[in-house]
Amino acid sequence: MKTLNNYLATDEEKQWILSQDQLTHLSEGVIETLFSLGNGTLGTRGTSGYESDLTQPECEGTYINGSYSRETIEYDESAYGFAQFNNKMMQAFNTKTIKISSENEIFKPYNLGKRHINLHQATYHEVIQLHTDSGKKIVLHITRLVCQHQQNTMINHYQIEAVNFTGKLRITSSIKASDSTNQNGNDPRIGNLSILDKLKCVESLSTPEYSFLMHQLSAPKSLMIVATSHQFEQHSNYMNTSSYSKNTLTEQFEVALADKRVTFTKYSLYLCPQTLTSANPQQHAQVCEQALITQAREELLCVKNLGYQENLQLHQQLMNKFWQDSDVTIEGNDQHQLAIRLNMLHLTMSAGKDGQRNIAAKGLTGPGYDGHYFWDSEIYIIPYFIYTQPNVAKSLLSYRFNGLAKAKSRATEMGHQQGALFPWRTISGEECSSFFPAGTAQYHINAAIAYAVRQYFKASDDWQFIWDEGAELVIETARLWPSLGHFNKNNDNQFCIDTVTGPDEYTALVNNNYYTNSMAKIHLSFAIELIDKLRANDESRCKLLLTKLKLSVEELNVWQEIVDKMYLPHQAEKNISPQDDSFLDKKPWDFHGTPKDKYPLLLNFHPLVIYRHQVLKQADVILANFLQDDEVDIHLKRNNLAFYEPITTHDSTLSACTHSLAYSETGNHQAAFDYFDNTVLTDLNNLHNNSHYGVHTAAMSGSWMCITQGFAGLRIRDNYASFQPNLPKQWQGLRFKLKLLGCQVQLTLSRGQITYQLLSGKQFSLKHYQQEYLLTELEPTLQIAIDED
Ligand code: IFM
Repeated sequence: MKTLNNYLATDEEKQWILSQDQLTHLSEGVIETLFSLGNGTLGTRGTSGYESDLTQPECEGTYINGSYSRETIEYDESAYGFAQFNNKMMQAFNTKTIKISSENEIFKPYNLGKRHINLHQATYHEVIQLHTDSGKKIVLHITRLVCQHQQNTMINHYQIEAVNFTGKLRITSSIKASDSTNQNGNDPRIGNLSILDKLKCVESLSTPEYSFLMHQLSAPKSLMIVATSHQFEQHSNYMNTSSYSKNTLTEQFEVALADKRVTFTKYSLYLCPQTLTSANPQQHAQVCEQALITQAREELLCVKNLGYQENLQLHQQLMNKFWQDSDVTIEGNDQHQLAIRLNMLHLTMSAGKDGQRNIAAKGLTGPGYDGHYFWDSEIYIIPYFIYTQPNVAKSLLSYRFNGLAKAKSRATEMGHQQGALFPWRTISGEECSSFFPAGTAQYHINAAIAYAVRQYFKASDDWQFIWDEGAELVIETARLWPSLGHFNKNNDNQFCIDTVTGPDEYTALVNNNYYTNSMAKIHLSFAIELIDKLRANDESRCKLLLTKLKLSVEELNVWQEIVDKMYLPHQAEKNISPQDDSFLDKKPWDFHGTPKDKYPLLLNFHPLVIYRHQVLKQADVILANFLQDDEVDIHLKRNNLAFYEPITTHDSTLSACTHSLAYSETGNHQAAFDYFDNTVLTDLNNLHNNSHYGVHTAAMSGSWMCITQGFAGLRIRDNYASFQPNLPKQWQGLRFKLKLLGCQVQLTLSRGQITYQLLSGKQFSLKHYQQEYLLTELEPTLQIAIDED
C-alpha cells in the first residue's frame, strides 16, 4: 500500500489528481470549493487540516444535506402568500483542524507544501512543513475522506515526521464552530449559513474514548451532535485539560515520537435528525438527547473499531465501483478529461441517496443559495444519474414525492383547488423564495419534476417506482395547470397561462412563456399516456390509484383539451417562437454599449430595467426546443437558436450547456464544442467568478449531457436508444458507459469509428442514425465506420 510519504503518482494516476499546482490561476476560496469532499449526506470544504494564521480558510464549512435551520423572512412590505420562512442548509462544526506543539512551543507552517485531491479515491491530501521558533522541524501529512460507506462520518488521518529532533509532541484537536461566510450584500447568490445564534449547546463531553458537542437548534426544534474519537498508532496520553468555550471543544494528547513519527486518525461523526420532508412526521419525532448520544457513540466507535486502513478500503471499493460504472474518458484534451471527472465526482458526492434529501445547486461545497434545491435537480442533474446511478435518480425523485403534502398545501395557499405546487427553492419542501417574480412565479418547476419522472421511467422501466410514487407525483403536479391557465376567448379559445416566469430570469411575470406552455403540454400528455399505460399494466390497481387520487374522467378530458389547445407563441414571418406574448415588442438591449464589467447584469441593473429589454440570462425557448425533442421541426429550432443566441448573456451557468446541446442537435459542431468547453470548465476555471461559494452542479451535470446527449446524440425512445454520434474534431477519442433498459452499454468513439458494446443485460436495441441494431449476449459488440467531413 502506498503511503503519502512515498506517494509518486504514475501517469495513469496523474489523470486522477487535481493538485494545487494546477490551480495557480484560482483563489484560495475556489480551491477550497474544488477540494471539497462529500457523500450526499455530509460534505466539507477542502480547507487546511492545520490551524494557523497562514492556513486560515477563506470560507470554512461542513454541511449536512437535508438538515436546515428555519428562519423567518423579514419583509418590510409583505403580501398574502409570500414565502414566510427561509431554510438554511445546516453548517455543522469543524473537526478537521489540529495544532501541534513541543515543550510549549507551537509549530507554525514555513512551507505550505502541496494539497491535492485524488478524484478516483475521493480523498483530500495535504503536506505542510512546520517549525518552532527554536528550530524544530516536522512534516505533517493529512489524508481526509468523507466516507462513502458510512454516511455520517468523516475521517482525517495525520502522519507527523520529525525532521531534526525527537521527544514528545502535544496534539491539540478541536470541534469548533465555523462562522465565516463573507457576505457581499449585493449578490443574491452568495448564501450565508451562519446559524450560530440559533444553536444552544445542551451538552458536551470529553473522554479518552470519545467526545462530543450537542446543540439544540431553535427552528425546527432539533438536535445536532458532532462527536469525535482519536486513534493513535503510538502510545498516547489523553491530557485532562480539555476545555469547552465559545462553541469550541478542545482536547489535548501527548505522544512520544517513535522512530521520529506520530500517526493518528480522527473520526468525526455528525448527526442532525430533523423532521425533514417525510410524509409521516411522526417517524421523525424529536429524538431525545440520550438516544442521540448513544447512537452517535455507537456509530462512531463502530467506524473507529474498523481502523483507518479498513475504512479507507471500504470507501475505495465504493469509489472503484462508481468509476467503473460511470467514468468518461476523453483523448485529446487533458483539461477536459480532468474537468469531467471532477464534475462527475462532485455530483455523486453531493446527491442525497435516501429519498430524504436532494442535491443543492452548489452541492455540498459551499454556502451559495443557502444550500437550496431548485429545478436544476430535475432538468439538469437527474439525467446524469438516470444513466449512471439510476438508484440515485430514483431517490432524488422520491425526495419530491415525500414533499407532496407540502406542495399540495402550497397549491391551496396559492389559490388552486387541486394539485400540488412545488417550491422554487427549498430544503424542507416549503417555498423559500423571497423574490416571487423570479421565484414562485417559475411554475415550470412542476413540469420539470414530471419530465424527470418521464425520463427516468423511459430509461429504467421501473414499474415499482411508478406505481408507488411516480404516477402520483406526475398526476398531482399535472392537476395544477387547468387552474393556472384558461381557455382564452381573445386567443381562439386556446389555453393560455398568464403571469408566470420562465427559466430566463431576465424576463419576469409574462403571459404565455413559450417554455412553460410547452412543458405544461408535455406534462399533461405524459400524465394521460401514463394512466393509459398503468391501466394496461394492471387495470384494477390503476382503478384503485385513480380512486385514491379522486381523478375523474372529466378531469382527464380537460387535460386532453388543454393538450390539444395549448397556445405556443409563434411568429410566422420569421418562423421563430417568441419567448412570451410581449417579448418581441420590447426594446433590444444595448449590448455594444454594455461594458464587460457590467456582467452579470443582475449585479449591475435593477430587475425592472432588465425586464423591459430583449435580453436573456439563460436559455428559455432553446431549452424548451431541446426537451421537446423530435416534436419540433429542426428548422424552427435553428431559427430560434439564431435569434436567441446573440441576445443571451449566459449569466446563468445553466445556459451554456443548453446551447451546446442545441448546437449538437442542429449540426453546428464547432459551436457545440465551444459551449461545452464553457460548461465543463465552469468551476475548474472559475468562469463565472463565483465558484468560491460553491460549485455549479447543474453545469457539472450539463457537461456530461453535452457529451452523451450532445456529441453522441443519445435519446431514449420507447424500448430503444438512439444515437447520432459526432466525435469533436478536437478530440481523438471518447468513451463512456450508460445504464438503460436493464442493460449497461459502452460507447467508444475514435476517429472514423464507433463501437457499441453490451456489457451487461440480455439484449439492447439501438438506432445509429436511421439504422436499427440489436446487441445480444452472443453478439455484444457492434463496430460502425463513421464518415467524417
Ligand atoms: O435554478 C437556477 C436558475 O435557473 C438560475 N439562477 C440560479 C438557480 C440555481 O442554480
